[in-house]
Amino acid sequence: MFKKVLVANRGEIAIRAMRACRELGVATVAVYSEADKNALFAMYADEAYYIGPAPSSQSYLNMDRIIEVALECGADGIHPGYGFLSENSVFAKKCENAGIIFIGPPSHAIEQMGSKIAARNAMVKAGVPVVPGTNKAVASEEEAIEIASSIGYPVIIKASAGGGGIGMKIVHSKEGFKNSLHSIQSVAASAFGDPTVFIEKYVEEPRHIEFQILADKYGNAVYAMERECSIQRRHQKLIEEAPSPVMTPELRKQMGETAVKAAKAIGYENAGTVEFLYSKGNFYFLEMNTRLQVEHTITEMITGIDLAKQQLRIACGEKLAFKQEDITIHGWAIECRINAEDPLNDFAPSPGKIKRYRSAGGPGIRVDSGVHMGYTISPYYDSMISKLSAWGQTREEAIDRMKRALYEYVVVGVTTNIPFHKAVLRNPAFREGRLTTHFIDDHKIIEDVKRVVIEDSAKGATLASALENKEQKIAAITAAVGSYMSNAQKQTK
Ligand code: MV4
Repeated sequence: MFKKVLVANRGEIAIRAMRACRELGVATVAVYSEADKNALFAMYADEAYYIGPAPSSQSYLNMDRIIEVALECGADGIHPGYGFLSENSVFAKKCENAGIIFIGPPSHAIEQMGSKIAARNAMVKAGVPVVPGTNKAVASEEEAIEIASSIGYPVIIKASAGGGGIGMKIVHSKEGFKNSLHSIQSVAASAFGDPTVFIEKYVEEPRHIEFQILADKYGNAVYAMERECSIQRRHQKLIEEAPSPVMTPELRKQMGETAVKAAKAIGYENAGTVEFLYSKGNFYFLEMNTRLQVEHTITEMITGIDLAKQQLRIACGEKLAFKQEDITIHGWAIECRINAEDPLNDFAPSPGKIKRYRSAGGPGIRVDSGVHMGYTISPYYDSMISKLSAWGQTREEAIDRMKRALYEYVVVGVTTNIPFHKAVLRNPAFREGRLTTHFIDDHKIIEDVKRVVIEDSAKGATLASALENKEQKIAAITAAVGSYMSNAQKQTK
């Protein structure tokens, strides 16, 4: 096992990685920016080092500075978390060269999955189903039109170096290629430094289903079941669940074994996720995420596997201690990403100071968070307050527990998306498991968010008056429904 691990990340995921270290008796090192001087994750670590100004380009993305700190303090491993340097093959290589173990896949696997064309071709070769499309870069409009007419409209233009939704365009007819090919090429060039684009058949109203995999250094690989991540907005996932409501044991075995095949085909090691589009009984490889994901918590809840600890074990050369048949699903889990953003203002970030805070608890609830009362959410990074996960024996129980936890959650001082989550969770289609990537628009969720906010503000007014009285304050925070408290307070003054 490692002696000391540096976590090259911030917020809740830095704490998540350090929790795994602590349980394994591994010393922890945090690195923090100017904006994170007083952040919880930096205090949680055994040692913490300042690495630079708030902009991530000068801190959390500063590869050489981070490796320098690791070498100086004698860390033998670096955990990259998600985002930042986690899927940067150059960073993984630099760690390898510095004699520090990068707690993630080998750099070549990151690189291969980073190029969507290379990934597609590797998958075709391995017998993994992909959406019909091109196996090489598409350069001209004429070429694009020819390919599109052979696979049929609608098609989607994608940046090969893209992912996560930037640099894509749906094209419905020949005329649609006018300008759009070139515009995607230039977006790709400026966003990813690579103008290469390719074309795929556009799958309409798909579900997003991803398989968690674990692979050790000895060719053993397993799938830790699936997550459904269809509730998203502009490629920002908001609610995920495990397992997927559409899954059958047969389909799970087929998709899971396909995910393992995909991982083995590229010599993958460590934890990773194979994303699929699912539509009308068919599934297609979309991309592979070569990191621990935000939503890993729900997989942990239904399988009992500690994915962050598995990452550490695999990275330092341990064999997987379990086989595919040892992994079973117990119950159902849902995650809501609690963000400081305003769902009624196009989800605009709402950074600022959290004046009052009480997270949910009780049976089946897990909260992963890097914030606390008095903490200021910085405009420099993402606006996540916490990941609220609920487990139940059945999907219904998980939903009911999540609703109860959202009722308990109090955040005062910043606007949160808690009303959005309440609106989705009470939606009949959600309860029936009828999900697609267009769910939020199709079910006019924002209209219901408005109703939730009005309902909550009535309860919030009661809380606001209690907050005037010092003695009642703590109890009030504890008992309250508070997602829109800051507004309620303003109204009563
Ligand atoms: C697609 C697709 C339909 N057909 N590819 C979105 C982000 C990037 N990972 C790929 N994405 C998509 N690729 C084909 N051939 C639809 C999407 C897509 C999507 C995928 C997963 C989750 C949410 C999504 C929302 C819109 C579009």
